[in-house]
Amino acid sequence: MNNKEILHRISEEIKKRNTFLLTCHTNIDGDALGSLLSLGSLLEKAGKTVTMFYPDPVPENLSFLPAEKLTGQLSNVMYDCIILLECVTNARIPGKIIPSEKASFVINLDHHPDNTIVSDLAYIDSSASALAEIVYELAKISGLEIEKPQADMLYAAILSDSGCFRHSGTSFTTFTTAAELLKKGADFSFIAKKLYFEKPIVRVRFAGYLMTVMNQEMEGLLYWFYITDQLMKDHKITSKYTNNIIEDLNIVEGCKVFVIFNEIDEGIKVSLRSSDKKISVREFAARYGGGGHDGAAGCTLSDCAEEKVKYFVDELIVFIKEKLGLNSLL
Ligand SMILES: [Mn+2]
Repeated sequence: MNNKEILHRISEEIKKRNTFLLTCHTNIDGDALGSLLSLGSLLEKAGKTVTMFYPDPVPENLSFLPAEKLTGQLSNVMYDCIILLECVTNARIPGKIIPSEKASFVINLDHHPDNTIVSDLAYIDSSASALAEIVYELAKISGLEIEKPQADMLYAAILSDSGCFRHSGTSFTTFTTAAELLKKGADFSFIAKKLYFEKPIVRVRFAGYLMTVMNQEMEGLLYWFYITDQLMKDHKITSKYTNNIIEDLNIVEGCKVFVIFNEIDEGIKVSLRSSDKKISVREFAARYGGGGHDGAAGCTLSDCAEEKVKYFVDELIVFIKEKLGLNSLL
């Protein structure tokens, strides 16, 4: 089956079924949330019974999307179908749910090339800049009518994952999909403002502080920062306000790789960005059990220790040198 046939098969399987459980990856982002809410609402409009499951708080910067539709608790009921939206690995399915125990049919949609989830039908297209491009295509194939609310959700998802149409995954299809969504009423100006150009003062001040103290390596090819719990307390800021703060900081001229280490309950969450095609941060994150895209990836270090961070940075420097073919002078 080629990709297009798979999407048609998925559309047919959805039509046959009535009750749906939808969920997306932990550490929810704009693409995951926008894709989840839009697909959920499209299925509801088609007369399906839909539960959208996500048990953790939604980051403050995404609160303009109707996240109140999400439910954090599941009963023991068995669904006709579960749709996993860019969950990537079993470990990133929220609430430790096992898909086959929740539904008799499992559909797996993703644009991460390293998706390893076992399902009845999977559509993985790493050429899509956002999962929302795939949801849009599926809606079109299925004859599900996108109206302004879904257009807003899908546009927000695309704008999030494409980094305002500037990440390398952005394609002709990204723009044509966005244009179709504008035609359906997406409020592009409001969404851009909410996602990128309007932030709570507590976050603006914190980002400003980080900019003054972030670590520079390799004469400015690499920048990194370690955000400890204590630092957050000192600045009276909570994780609700620091989601994706790497995007606020990763604006230094000449910087090729930017890394933020964040203390979380499970250890240290690492977010990586690369602006150089030769340096795949996905490849590097995979050494630590993580994944993502070549230009944006993440992983988790198992316990909080300054030495772990230092070791990670040292390894990353060697990796960058290798990829850029630099001699040991840097
Ligand atoms: Mn995505």
